[in-house]
Amino acid sequence: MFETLKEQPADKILALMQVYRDDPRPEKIDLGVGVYKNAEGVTPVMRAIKAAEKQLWETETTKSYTGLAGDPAFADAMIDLVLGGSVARGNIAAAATPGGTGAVRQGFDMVKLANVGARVFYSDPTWPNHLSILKHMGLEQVPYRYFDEDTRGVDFDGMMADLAKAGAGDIVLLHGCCHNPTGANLTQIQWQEVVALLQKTGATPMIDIAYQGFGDGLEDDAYGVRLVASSVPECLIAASCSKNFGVYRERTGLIMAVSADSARQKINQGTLSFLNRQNYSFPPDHGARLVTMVLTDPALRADWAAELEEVRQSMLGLRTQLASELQRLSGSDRFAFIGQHRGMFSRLGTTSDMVDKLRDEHAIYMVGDSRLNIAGLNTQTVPILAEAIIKVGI
Ligand code: PLP
Ligand code: TYF
Repeated sequence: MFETLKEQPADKILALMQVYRDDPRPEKIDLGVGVYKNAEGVTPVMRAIKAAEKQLWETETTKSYTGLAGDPAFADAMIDLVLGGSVARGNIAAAATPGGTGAVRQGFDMVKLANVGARVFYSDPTWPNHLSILKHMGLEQVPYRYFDEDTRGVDFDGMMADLAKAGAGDIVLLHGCCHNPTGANLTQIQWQEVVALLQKTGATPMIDIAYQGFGDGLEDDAYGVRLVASSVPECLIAASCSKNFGVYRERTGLIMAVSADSARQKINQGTLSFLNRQNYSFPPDHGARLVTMVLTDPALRADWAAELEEVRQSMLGLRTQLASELQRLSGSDRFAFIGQHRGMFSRLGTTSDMVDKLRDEHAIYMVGDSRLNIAGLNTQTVPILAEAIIKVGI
């Protein structure tokens, strides 16, 4: 029967990882996949996670099943981290998921169950997996303008004009912070305008937050998601712990459904548990348990927040260094946007030919849409990248 299957499109980001690995040039620089790397090029296990892991090994007495929605303590801790008391706990349904991708998938599944005809408005561009999952599920996708190719900032007028066309029964998919792949983000005032528009149109927001703490700090990065969740009657939030807790392979995430009252919350909670059961029964627990331990132990939490802040500052430092190096070499401000972008990524806004040239002639790897992972750099490689960017003529 499987002769009916056709080859599926590969994940371009993951395919690039393999090409990088196979490149024998010792000077090669990997700015592809969105994984944090320190100055030594290592993706470390965070100190607090390591400590929690040790403690867990010593104290864990069973690995029996949790609940279909995972351990409620994980949901409580993550809801507090992401929403920070902006919404009454009794109005939030939540389920642990395998990573942020699992949360996105379960969120879309809930949308499909509620309204199979929902249109999902997505930022153009967005994380490719959003579109891949939506296509696979047969949900209609509608792009909204987001990236201004000239300023490399947000095309806010275009975005608002396009989002005005979303109505009740539609989903507006937003990145909570640190937009992937562009690095261009909404200001707080712009979030307020988006919220006012959502209130007017009645479209339902779904926020994907995968980099809380990587942009302007844990609290500032949650501004948009908290404002939205406290201002509209319903929304979905998909949170990932992969980056900000460094637990990528543990597959740790949470889908939240915010509603206006506790009766609706009960149905939503049942729905999320039901959807987990249809797809994999119980969600993974190890990463979720570590995250819960870190968030609920004051000493571990303080150490985690301190290390996360070091990570954020190191990326900001690299941004500033790259922007000023490019200013020096180009004699212009046209790369200043790199210092203004936030999170792991910046989209250079150049052609795929230029991206190929950087790879072929300089062994510098970035995603074909000219997205570079800032964390793939260090203070020594920033000048090498800057020189290569100018040399190829970007
Ligand atoms: N959403 C966005 C925008 C992402 O960039 C990512 C990738 O890290 C995710 C969700 C989910 O990541 P994960 O499934 O590894 O938690
Ligand atoms: O965009 C990125 O690079 C990260 C990591 O299928 C990632 O979000 C990339 C591809 C993928 C899952 C995660």
